[in-house]
Amino acid sequence: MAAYVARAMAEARERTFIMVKPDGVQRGLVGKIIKRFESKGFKLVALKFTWPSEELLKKHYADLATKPFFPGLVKYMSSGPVVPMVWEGLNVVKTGRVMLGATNPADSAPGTIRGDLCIQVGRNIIHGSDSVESAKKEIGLWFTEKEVINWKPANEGWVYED
Ligand code: IDP
Ligand code: MG
Repeated sequence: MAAYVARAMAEARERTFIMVKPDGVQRGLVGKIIKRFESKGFKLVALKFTWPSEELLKKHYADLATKPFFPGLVKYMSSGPVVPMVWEGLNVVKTGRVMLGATNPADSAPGTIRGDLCIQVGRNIIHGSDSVESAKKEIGLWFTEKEVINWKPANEGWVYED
């Protein structure tokens, strides 16, 4: 393939914001969750361990501010440390959502992260961006530009067709 086509394809590889929520951290599921994305072939480009403020969470979930469960959601999400991450790859936003499973674990298919590892919607262990646009917004909220790393994994040629 011509180099310029390969470059254009590489650029089309988008980024998504994935976060292990406080219950996922407390239950010791961080490694298991990271492993799913790593094994799939997606590329980790940012990660931190942080106890988020209510202020940050209110911005993160601003779209849900009018929902009756919003105060409980902010309380739950600010109840302990979380692991925000940025993953990169071809169609990673959509595929990431498929890997997470439905919002309510009662409806999440077995084999998905939520389907396998949790039971209730208010303790669904993981967040994933729902569109490229919200991924951009969320990455900007949780990470500085310098914290998102451009790098080329050694196995890239074995994950993607050249
Ligand atoms: P998503 O996390 O799958 O994108 P959203 O509708 O964006 O789902 O909701 C954000 C988060 O709010 C959910 O992951 C869940 O933690 C919480 N949530 C959503 N609906 C309910 C509810 O009916 N009761 C309690 N918490 C909810
Ligand atoms: Mg959402």
